[in-house]
Amino acid sequence: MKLHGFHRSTASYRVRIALALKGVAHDEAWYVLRNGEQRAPDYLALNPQGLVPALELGEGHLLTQSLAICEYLDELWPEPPLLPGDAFAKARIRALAQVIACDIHPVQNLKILARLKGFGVDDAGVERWAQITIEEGLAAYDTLIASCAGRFSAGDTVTLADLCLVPQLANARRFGVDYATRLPRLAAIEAACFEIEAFASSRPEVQPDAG
Ligand SMILES: N[C@@H](CCC(=O)N[C@@H](CS)C(=O)NCC(=O)O)C(=O)O
Repeated sequence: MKLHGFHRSTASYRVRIALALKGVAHDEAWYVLRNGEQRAPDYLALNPQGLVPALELGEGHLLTQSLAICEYLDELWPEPPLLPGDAFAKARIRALAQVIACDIHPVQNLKILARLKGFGVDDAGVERWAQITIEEGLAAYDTLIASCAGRFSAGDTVTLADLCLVPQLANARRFGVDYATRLPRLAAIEAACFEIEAFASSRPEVQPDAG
């Protein structure tokens, strides 16, 4: 298997954590997003969306979309389960993951911020756009987990929701969003995740391409 990603890509970070949690050996290739390497013809031939991550499986099979990749890994390597519990528990975990992966991250993604700049929004405006998106989204996430959070987002075991939350908190820090003061429950979950080696070793700053 080969993971195509970038150290600061939060979607790649989700997959790194899943691979590490499940102990799946793999190679990696990195693309410097701010240089547009994800839109080079060779990579577009793999993923026409020009986005990372993508996971090459061999025999011509390739998967895109971090949540689909995580669920694929979860089916092949069921321990530890990323979607534990009954149908309701699984759907709730998926919903939490999607709050981040569908409704926060895409709105503050690099190409959207670049497009805003192209429409004449200045740097401060673009940064504020990202901050508001993250602040509102994380506040909603925090309220949503009020009834199910334990040590982690949904109870006392790591789930797919945490694989999305921890990378999104890294982006929150990058954009200067003070979630630790406003949303201490999320900071506590992040701290609990970092006690797990798979999360600690997947942090952007310790990846080989972090330079
Ligand atoms: N929904 C996709 C999102 C992938 C995505 O947006 N990746 C970002 C990095 S986190 C990217 O490649 N951005 C490049 C760009 O915006 O040009 C997933 O979950 O895999």
